[in-house]
Amino acid sequence: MATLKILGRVTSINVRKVRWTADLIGIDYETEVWGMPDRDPRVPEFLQLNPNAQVPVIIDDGFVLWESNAIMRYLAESRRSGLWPVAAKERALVDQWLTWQVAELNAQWGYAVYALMRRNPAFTDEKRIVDSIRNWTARMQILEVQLAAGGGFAANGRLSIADIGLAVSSHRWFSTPFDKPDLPAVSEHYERLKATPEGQKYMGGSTP
Ligand SMILES: N[C@@H](CCC(=O)N[C@@H](CS)C(=O)NCC(=O)O)C(=O)O
Repeated sequence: MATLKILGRVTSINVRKVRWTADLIGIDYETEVWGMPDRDPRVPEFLQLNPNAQVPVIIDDGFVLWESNAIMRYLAESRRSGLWPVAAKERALVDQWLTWQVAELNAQWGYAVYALMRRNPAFTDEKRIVDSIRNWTARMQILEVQLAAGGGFAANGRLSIADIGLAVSSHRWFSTPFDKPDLPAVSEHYERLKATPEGQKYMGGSTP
């Protein structure tokens, strides 16, 4: 029996990056579907695991952890994976891009995604859509410069968990319909990761 359980619906990009990391490392795991609309996490059983009522959550031999990037770091560290470097400066650079992905990049797209991809009728304020696209694009341009200078990887010239996190963010970028500037290094990084077996599994289908 697998010691690791990953809780969360696979339609969530945060769940996908955790499962992608586990698959790439070769960890055996079980899954349990949680998250709306499949299974409401706002119930005592789930809130006991994650008071934020969000997925993903892992349970690893009794150890509970939430926050997708923390989970990726933990899986790569506990299984001694090369996806999370040992050398302090190399590790810090991977951490920098992982932190940036969640705190700076992902923080920009909310309004545009709800308005343009999900077509949510509560998100129709044109100014807020324009602002969201402008701020999101500015961050993607930062990523473009980094990938172009960094040999097609987020850090240290080789694949790490930062690339997985950034690839699912790029998936959201390319899946949201609006006029985008040409970002060749971002496109190349996204297509290269998408062509891998894990990329096909988590970004190849019709789920944006
Ligand atoms: N910062 C959190 C964000 C998690 C998050 O936003 N999860 C969403 C899905 S992507 C969620 O659980 N939404 C509620 C639901 O699906 O019921 C992480 O990276 O793990």
